[in-house]
Amino acid sequence: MSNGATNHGAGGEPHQQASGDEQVLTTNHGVPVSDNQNSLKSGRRGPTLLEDFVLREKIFHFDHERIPERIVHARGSGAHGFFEATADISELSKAAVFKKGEKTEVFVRFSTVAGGAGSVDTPRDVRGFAVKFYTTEGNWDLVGNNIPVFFIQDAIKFPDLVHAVKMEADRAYPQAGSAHDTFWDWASLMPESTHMLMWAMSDRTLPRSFRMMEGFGVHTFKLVNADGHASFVKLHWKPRLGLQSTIWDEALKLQAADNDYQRRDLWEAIDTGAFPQWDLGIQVFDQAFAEAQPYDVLDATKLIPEEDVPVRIVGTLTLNRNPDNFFAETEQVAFLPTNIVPGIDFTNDPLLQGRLFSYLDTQNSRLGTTNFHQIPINAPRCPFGNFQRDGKMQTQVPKGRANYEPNSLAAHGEEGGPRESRDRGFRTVTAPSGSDEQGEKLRVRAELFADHYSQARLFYRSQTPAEQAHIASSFVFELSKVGLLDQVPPRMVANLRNVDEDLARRVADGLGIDLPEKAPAAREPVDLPSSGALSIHKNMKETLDGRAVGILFAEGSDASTLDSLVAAVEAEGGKAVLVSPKVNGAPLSDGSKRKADGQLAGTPSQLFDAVAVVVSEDGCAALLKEAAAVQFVMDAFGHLKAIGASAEAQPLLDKAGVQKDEGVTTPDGSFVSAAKRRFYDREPAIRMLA
Ligand code: HDE
Repeated sequence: MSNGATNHGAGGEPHQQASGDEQVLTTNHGVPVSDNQNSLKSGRRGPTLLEDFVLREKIFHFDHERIPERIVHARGSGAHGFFEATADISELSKAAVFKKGEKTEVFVRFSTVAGGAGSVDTPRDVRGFAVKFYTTEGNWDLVGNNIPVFFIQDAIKFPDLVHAVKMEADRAYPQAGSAHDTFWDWASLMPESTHMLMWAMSDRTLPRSFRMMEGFGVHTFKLVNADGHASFVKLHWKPRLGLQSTIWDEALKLQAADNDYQRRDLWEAIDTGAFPQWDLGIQVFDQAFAEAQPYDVLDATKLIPEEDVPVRIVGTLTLNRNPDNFFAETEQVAFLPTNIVPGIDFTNDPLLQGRLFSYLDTQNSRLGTTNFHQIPINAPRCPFGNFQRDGKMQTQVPKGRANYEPNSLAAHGEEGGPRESRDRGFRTVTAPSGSDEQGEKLRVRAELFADHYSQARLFYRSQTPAEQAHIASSFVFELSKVGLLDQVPPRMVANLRNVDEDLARRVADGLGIDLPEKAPAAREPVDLPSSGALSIHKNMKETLDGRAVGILFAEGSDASTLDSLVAAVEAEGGKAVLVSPKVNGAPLSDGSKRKADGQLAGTPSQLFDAVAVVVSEDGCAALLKEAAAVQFVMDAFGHLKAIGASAEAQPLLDKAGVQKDEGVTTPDGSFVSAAKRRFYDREPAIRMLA
């Protein structure tokens, strides 16, 4: 504050004043504020006065701080970064973003779909993976998911899908989960959703971290080269850290341990310089290939197996800066599938076509103005201008009279404004070879869209046995939560019989119902060769990079074992997190003291990829009386993690029911290598999977 006046708080105590050269607190209209603690009253104990514009402006603004949350993908986490094109694909696309060596600024937002903005990070749910590229030729938004297919084939079904999956209309629960009546009622009546359901019931919807999941553009798009030649393309993001998912029990417990598990993981990784990276891959094909497939490439419930069209890497995405302000950036960012640039184009995928309308429309209701593109996070980084004018929250101040076109103002020495460019401007490609079929106006779907099961079967049969067991168990779990609608679980199992008889039997068994009649298929499914790319387990990386190791210690723990373990974990790129009953740590064997990073009761083992227990005999005896310590070890074992324990810790392991296997080691080098993986083979012995 520049004046030296004394302010008095409620208790009459003087508040600390800012020194003379600090910025003065003002109203939104620039008037310096003398007292930010007390409203203006008539007399010491009298009513507050309406003329108190400082109070009214502050409360007025606060009252309007929230904006409508996104109807889907409300909970999200964002980050800044850049995309670097690493391959020359000028024969395919003229887009500036793909020019080899070009670095393009990006903003990325990851999200869950069904939950509200304040919901948790780890429900079983699809994750959004939306990337805004601020290219030199305008913004390109690749608004994708972490699953390459979708629930529906036509945009007209989207409101039904979303209504069914979100909390039920009368009771407003459950939040952020599909395990309830209305979702499965709808899904069991929509055979086209079956392929996506297979993915949704797999561990793909339980990613360990945003940094360890793939991203997909889902739809078929077009790449267009300088000669106007178009190719079809599917877009993939491949995480440098490999794929890693949690398991269901772990995800449930993560919700309790940390609502913000994935948001925190992303923030901390970037904050500590462990910048997440993905490679962008393309699958390119032509009309002849499209016509030869047993599915329609315009159908968003189908993927193109990587074995048929290999993924070619064309660039790398690096996230290297956290947002400065969550609301201004992550909340206000507006992704639009209509944001494409010269060199990229849409196809007639009827789901994509519907999205082209939806996103522009939703931004107007969410951000309240057609000028949302002027908000810094949405504004192109390249020059932009046209003759669109005015509207709510207009921040640009165009000069002169040129707000129409054509005009000849320049001939008179006035500013005439921008003009269209035939050569630089975006041009929609004419159909590459008859794919954009036109004809009568019909409310129909193309014939091959009717095959709802072949790729669902492909997905299921491409999984490892452990992954198949997780899928079957997820169906059982979710359908067991269908409370009132008895007809739904058998109807779903009837659909699953078209996918795989064994899967259907396992789900029926798990639910304790008779195997229902097979549902009639609109088109008989066919067997396709299996695809390793669809499995998480076949695409994991044995690494500590990006992984966290929890090390439980207590009073009397051996100092050198503890220190060398921390060093070994860190040497492999892992994060070592010390956990102890007291956050201030405990004196070790040599009398020295280590501070803990987390207090045991608030730092359960589900937060880690592997755990070690380094304790003395006495320390272990004390921990035996602490349920959180027993749970720490029991959950690590149940979540199929490596456990490195000193001999003195054996009583704790015994109490936690840990059985010796290759994942249970001493807390040394053997643990560090075990910590790079999970022990899925352990599961059948400890969990009743379907
Ligand atoms: Fe979205 N979707 N969507 N969606 N979607 C939205 O747009 C919509 C679909 C996706 O981080 C909304 O700005 C329709 C597929 C992501 O801000 C809304 C249809 C895919 C995000 C909308 C789909 C997505 C959204 C809500 C069927 C994967 C979050 C707020 C035709 C390829 C973006 C908003 C962010 C958000 C509509 C289907 C991905 C309402 C009508 C398929 C990642 O406009």
